[in-house]
Amino acid sequence: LEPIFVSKEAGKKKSIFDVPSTYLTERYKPIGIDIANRFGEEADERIPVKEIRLPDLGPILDLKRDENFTLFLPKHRTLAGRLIDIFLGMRTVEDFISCAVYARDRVNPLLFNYALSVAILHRPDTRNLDVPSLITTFPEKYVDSKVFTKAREEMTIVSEGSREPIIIPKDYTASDLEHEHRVAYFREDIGLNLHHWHWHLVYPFEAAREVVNKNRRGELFYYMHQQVVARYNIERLCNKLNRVERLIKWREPIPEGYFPKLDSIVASRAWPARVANQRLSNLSRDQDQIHADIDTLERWRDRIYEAIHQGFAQDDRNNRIELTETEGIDILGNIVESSILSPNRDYYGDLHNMGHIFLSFIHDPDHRNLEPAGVMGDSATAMRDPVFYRWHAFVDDMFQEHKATLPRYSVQQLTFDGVTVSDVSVSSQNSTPNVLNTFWQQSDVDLSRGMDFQPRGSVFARFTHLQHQPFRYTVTVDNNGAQRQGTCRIFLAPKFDERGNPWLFRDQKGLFIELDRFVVNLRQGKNTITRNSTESSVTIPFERTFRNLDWDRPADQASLEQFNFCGCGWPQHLLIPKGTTDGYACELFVMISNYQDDRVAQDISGVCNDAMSYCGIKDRLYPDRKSMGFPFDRMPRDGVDTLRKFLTPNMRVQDVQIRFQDRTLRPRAKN
Ligand code: CUO
Repeated sequence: LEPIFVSKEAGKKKSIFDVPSTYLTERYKPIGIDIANRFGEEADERIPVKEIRLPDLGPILDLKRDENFTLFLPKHRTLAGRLIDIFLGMRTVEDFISCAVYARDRVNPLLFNYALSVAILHRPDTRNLDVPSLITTFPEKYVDSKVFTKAREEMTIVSEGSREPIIIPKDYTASDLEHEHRVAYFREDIGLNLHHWHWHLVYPFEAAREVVNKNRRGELFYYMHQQVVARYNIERLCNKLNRVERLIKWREPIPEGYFPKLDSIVASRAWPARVANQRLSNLSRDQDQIHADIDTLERWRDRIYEAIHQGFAQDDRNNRIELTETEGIDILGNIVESSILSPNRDYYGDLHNMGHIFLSFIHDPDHRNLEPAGVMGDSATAMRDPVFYRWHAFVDDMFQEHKATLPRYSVQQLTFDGVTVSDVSVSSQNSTPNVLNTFWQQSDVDLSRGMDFQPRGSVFARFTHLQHQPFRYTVTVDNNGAQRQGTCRIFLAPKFDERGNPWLFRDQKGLFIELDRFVVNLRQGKNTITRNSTESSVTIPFERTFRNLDWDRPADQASLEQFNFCGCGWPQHLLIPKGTTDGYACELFVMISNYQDDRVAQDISGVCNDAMSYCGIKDRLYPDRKSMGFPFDRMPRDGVDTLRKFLTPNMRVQDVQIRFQDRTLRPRAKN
């Protein structure tokens, strides 16, 4: 009965929907008036709900309200697709709200939230609405379950002004006996998991075609996840762990376990753990309508590799779909993921999504123990599990196999005639040049929206995450030609491998993580370009990850629009890997390419465009004509075995160190 869209900060304005009596579920019909009176008395505002012809929710209701919703599960995604279509089909916002109100009390809440969020993001008339961050609506997916007991105590016993934040310890899912735990700070980062949830919300793989069919979405699936694996690998190297191994032996035990320590409040169950050395099994879960064999997964894998090596895929009418130099990766992304844009889903299957499913049911493949999916089954939680990265390292390997078949970039393709990058440096306040400084920081998140107790009010969880000192790039560029524009591309990679040896370029190229990409104006002669780390095209600002806006404040209302699509973006606080206390040696790579070759003619003003590298720009083309990951997305030309040999005059490399200090910055302002 609570408003869905109306932001309601506790203690400020309480609003309720006036629900037509025909909307009430059978359970509430006899007591509807009582409930309305009880809540109505407290309300400052009543929002009328238009009575519409009620939609037929049919099979959507098959998923019970207390079950877990698993987006990767075919049955569940079909149900979500149906509800999204119903929401998108509503002619006006009024009808949409009415339909959502009707569905809210009937549909599984996780399914409802997902479908509603996708619909809000994709309806032209709801662009100005906020999609509430999942951390505030379903904090259970991000926060240690112990926190809720404490939060309940704070909320029910302590008055709002006197409440203390609930501290989530940095190490709560495992101990240092488990080596993989050294990178748990990355895997379990709330901002990282929110980014991933948001990415899949913006790029659903199954819904109406016009929703799914976004510019280069298959390629972006490849690129965003490739960067995730690269970033994870660097964190591992900083922590003396080897790069992640591909999960390729699907019948052998998986040594890394994971114990999430999350409780699903919706399902009133703990998220299942994945113990060490479990093996995948064929799945046979009637309730989820999932019957799948590892054999099938292997067949799909082999067919996709065959398409890669042949250079073409086959559509469902046996036509050849060439995997071309520029568009092949986009087609392959849709095949591997898979999305409904796959040219032949019967033949190439649903490899990546089903991998998530096999792994998420590894503990109860035939449902004999009535257990729900593990964290791998949900895009909001999957990145917590070490096996996510093993699976995605395998998925990325398929894409690299395709990339290895493409022509190498020639010196001419890489050069920008007459443009030379003559110097690059990074600086942070009061710090040695070319040193990046990292440390821990604590931040507070308000959990109260996702907790339904009386009395209300804010209750904060305080968690610890990686942070870096803001820094600035200075790039000196000599331009021998007339005034022109370039694209400045900034990447970072480790300087040495696990053994402390310099890299072969073909190995190092897969570890370059993008830090920024932006257009520069070049005057004739010498140019000095400066750019702040906070302006990165990869990230969203810290405040947007952990937003806690006051919707009654005009300044915050004005920023509403940017919070929609814009929830997608790498968290700024994870822009730079952790480094080491001695200083972790990295190479910073800067390239200026010719903007005339990169440019996409379109107006990007006014829309959220500050995290375009991994998320694109809402309702626009991907704003860079180059292949994603350029210039590191292909094998190097003959004779190039080191980064130095790869360089053309418009590129430059600077040695930098990432120095980690084991100190914790306490929260800003509040509390
Ligand atoms: Cu984002 Cu496997 O795709 O999780």
